[in-house]
Amino acid sequence: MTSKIDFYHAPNSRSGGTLALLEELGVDYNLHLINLKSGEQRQSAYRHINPMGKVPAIRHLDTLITEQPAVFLYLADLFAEKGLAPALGDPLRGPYVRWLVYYGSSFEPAVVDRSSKREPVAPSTSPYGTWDDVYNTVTGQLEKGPYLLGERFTAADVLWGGALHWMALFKIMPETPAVRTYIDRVVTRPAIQRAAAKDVEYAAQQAAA
Ligand SMILES: N[C@@H](CCC(=O)N[C@@H](CS)C(=O)NCC(=O)O)C(=O)O
Repeated sequence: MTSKIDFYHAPNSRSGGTLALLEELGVDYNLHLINLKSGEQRQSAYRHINPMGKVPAIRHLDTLITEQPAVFLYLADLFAEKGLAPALGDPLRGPYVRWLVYYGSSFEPAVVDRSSKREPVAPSTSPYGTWDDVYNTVTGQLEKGPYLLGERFTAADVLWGGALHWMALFKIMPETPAVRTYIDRVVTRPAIQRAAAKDVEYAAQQAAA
């Protein structure tokens, strides 16, 4: 039996994606709510868990896993029987890892640079090249649909669907019809809806504390 993971989560934050993934996986875990508004993430108790003072973080078998793509890869492989991660040797494994890692190493930095109106560095020294390349690469892939890897829904869609949903809401990522259709397809899944309802409850709990 897999030993239970500890999940460090803050409502209405990036860790909502991990909350959604855990709901999709349908597994049991120990939840630790972190109050970002009160600055709990910067206090020594939490720094002791994650020196970066960020969520999401998970602990499993006495080790720490942070960074959304790493957390997603880890959890989907840990619960491989749930079918959200193409296995090693499956031709979809490469694209699966690629899209998860691309999210953290190229897409998010590009979105943050663009929405903060940072002066772009030369494409040859930027970790992602240009915004247009990043944007066209993702939207081009989503045109093919229905999911990032085609017909197969994976943990990568939980990360991307949820993130694009927030980015569209805050209008920091221009929407195309294919992006909208993809977001709707992912966020209307029953597990993702359940995770969203839990997050509302967690936010209310923190507000009332
Ligand atoms: N690179 C990290 C980013 C995590 C991150 O920035 N989390 C935000 C939540 S939206 C956070 O913890 N912010 C709290 C703070 O920095 O004070 C990842 O992908 O997991």
